Amino acid sequence: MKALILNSGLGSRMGALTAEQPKCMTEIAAEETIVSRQLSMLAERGIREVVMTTGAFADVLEQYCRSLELPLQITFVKNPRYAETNYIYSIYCARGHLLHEDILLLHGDLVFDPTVLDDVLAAEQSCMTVSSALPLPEKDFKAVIADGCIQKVGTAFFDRALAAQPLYHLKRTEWDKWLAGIIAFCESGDPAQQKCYAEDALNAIADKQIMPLDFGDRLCAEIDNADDLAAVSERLCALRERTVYLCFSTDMIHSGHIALIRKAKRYGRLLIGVLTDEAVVTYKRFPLMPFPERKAMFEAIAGVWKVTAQNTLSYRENLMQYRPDFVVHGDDWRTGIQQQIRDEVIAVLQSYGGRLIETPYANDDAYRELEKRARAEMSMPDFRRARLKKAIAMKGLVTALEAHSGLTGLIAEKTAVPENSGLRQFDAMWVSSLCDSTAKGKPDIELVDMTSRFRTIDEIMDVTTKPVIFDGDTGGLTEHFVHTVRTLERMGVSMVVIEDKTGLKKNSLFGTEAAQTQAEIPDFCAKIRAGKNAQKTDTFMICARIESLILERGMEDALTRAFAYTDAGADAVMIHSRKTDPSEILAFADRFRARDPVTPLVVVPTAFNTITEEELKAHGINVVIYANQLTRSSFPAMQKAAELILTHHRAKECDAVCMPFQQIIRLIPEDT
Ligand code: SPV
Ligand code: MG
Repeated sequence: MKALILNSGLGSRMGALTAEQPKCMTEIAAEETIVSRQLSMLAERGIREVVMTTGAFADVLEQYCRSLELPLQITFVKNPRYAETNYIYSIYCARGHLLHEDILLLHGDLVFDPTVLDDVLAAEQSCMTVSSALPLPEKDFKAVIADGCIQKVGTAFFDRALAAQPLYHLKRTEWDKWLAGIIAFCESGDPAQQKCYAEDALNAIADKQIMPLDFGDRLCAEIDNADDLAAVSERLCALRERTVYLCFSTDMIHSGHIALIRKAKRYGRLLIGVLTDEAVVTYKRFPLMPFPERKAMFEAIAGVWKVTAQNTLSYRENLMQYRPDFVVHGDDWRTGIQQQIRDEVIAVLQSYGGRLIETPYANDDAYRELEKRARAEMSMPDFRRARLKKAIAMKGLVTALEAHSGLTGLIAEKTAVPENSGLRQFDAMWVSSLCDSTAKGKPDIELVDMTSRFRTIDEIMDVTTKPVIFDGDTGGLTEHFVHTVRTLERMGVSMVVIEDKTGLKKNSLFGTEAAQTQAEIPDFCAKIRAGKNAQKTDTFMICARIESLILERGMEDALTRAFAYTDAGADAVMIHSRKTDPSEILAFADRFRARDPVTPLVVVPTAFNTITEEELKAHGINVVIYANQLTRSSFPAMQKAAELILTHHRAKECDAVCMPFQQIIRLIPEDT
């Protein structure tokens, strides 16, 4: 599209202001003239070619436009008869540059709100700006509208007319018709037809399709005299005071963000809402940079007026507090998980007269590459290990799902359900001794050795990024445990849980049905101490698991052990129970918290499965482990499939309980 700006007029009503320069060079704000504002707005919107007609002071204007150094190719066409003709003749002079193009036509003395220009450029049909909010002007342009189309434009029409401004978007077919009319007028030999409005030629076209584009009460005005200038300058001051709100969750700024920020700045002062870490994790991956660093990053961007925290995915709180005039967002949120948030933003903006501006979303290759690098970074041992502590501190309560293979790891990593306009997902993975052993067809008695358990961790870590909590059984001999700690820490495991049993360990869910020996407190404390001394970083955690309730040794024993273990350096305490009633777990939590408000408490609600995470959190629990549900749900499904094949002597009946093979081959993307 080419822009055609008409600047041949004398502007004599401006008095001294046009004595030495054309009207369009009149200053309307500090370091801004009518023409500099128009040209930079066009350049910002990607228009590259401009045809500008000139008349008096053509050289001054040409030199000035070039001095602006905008990325525009401007063709200046001087109307040699500017004093005795009108702009119809200027367009005629420029006709060679204007054939067969979509044209944005504007008079050189027009000043408008950037959103008006956006609407005009976005119009899918030819249009002219009109206002249904302004009174009909006595002398200026009015457009007669019938059947939704503009029929005539001129100063003398009042019937069925709206105030109109000479800012047009003309699609090629409409423009070709109008230009042909202009040429016919100018070549008619009648001097009156070279002196009239170009719109007279437009009015003569019977089959034109030009829609009215209503700018309402937004700024779109010509400056004809000193009063106009004062009024427009005042409105521009008010425009500059407008606030534009943008929300960011990102920890890496890429060209798409810069483009969005640049675009947003056109509409007013930039207020950026940075999503808090808590809000980011409910929506996408764990942030690489914590909130204060992300906030500082946006504060350092030139032209940003203010940066504030956005505590939730919902914009409501900040919109109500700051009442920005605009919210700018990529158009990617029209569908999917963010759609609800968008609907709410529109409703809140409407409630006080704000406006949403959407721009095409730039999910380009460079961005995908950055995201890939971020995910790779998150899977690195140091980052992954540190994430569990951070998540506990950030969320108060984290959840972990059992994983015993790459596939179950992927389920723990990627499963998400929509909730409150966000996504709910697991925070971590539990590498269970029970499920790791079961997957290998072995009993859960520390028979699967550490080397094999490490292989399981490795398989899981290979395809995931979330933190890993490792079920370390009894931890083995203290002399062995110190090596286990070092290996786990180096691998990027966040926490090892060791239980206070000794001798042949059996799964706790057997309770007292299996003979089990609880470790002596001093021995177990020594093991904890040795492990803590062995670790190299401060992000690795050793969790002491108390079996007193499982072994029916009583609450006092459980509490005595808990405090002894934390005194020995345990970073967390797991209290276990096989009762379906959670009251003993809650009683323990309440009494533990009365003395120790900080050490994280971990539970495995396999038996007491009716209690919700919210209730557990209310009693000071910090980590909830869903320890075996993937194994327990997949085993009957697999057994059923095997039985169906045996029963029917073929696989057809079994297909009903199977994932389609078209899906299984695509289940794991090549780039996990
Ligand atoms: C495991 O998952 O292996 C556990 C938890 O240790 S439980 O099975 O409940 O003992
Ligand atoms: Mg276990």
